[in-house]
Amino acid sequence: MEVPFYTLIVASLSVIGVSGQEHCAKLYRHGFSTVRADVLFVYSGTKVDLKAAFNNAVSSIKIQPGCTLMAYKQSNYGEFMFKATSDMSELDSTDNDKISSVKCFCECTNKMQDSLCIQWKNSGFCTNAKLPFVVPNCRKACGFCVNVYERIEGKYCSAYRTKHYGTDIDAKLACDQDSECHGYFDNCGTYFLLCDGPISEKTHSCGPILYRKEA
Ligand SMILES: [Ca+2]
Repeated sequence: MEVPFYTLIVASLSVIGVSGQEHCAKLYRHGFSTVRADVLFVYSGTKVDLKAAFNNAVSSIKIQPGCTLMAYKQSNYGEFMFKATSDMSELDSTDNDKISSVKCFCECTNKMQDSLCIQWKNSGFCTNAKLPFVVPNCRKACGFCVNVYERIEGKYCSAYRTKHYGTDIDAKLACDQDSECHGYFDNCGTYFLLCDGPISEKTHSCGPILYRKEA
């Protein structure tokens, strides 16, 4: 059966926003709904303090494949509630109507072969309304990442800043927003630190993971 054209348009708009950024998640005031006033789009690599109608009102969440949403009970990302990587159709009573801020980011990788993704991008498929599956499978090639980070196991940067970040998302968002930040690292499972200045890679046996921002 052929899917009507307008359905494909709607499906595609849910992937790519008017700003050209990719959607990371959709927050619903009630159940899953197509009523525009009841849906809030959250873009990849952003954090949002919920306002007015959405503050303490979110009841369902849709997450784009490969994306992660973190929910907080207080505004300004206070009191972490949960991390979601798949849809939640009805939040339970512990979380329903309790979220006041969120952070969201999508893995910045090509799930398909790099060469195929680049070919698709060059053919205009990343923005083709009839091909909504292209972006989630080719995020890096399609250019919908805020920044691309190369993951390097076992390494860290010798010069780093003192502030500790509790999660990968917090460190990435901070580094994304700072043009002087060239990367960050997972300090052997304890916390994350931003690299200071140009990265000088070092190895450590405890198993750090360096995320180097690509130029
Ligand atoms: Ca609600």
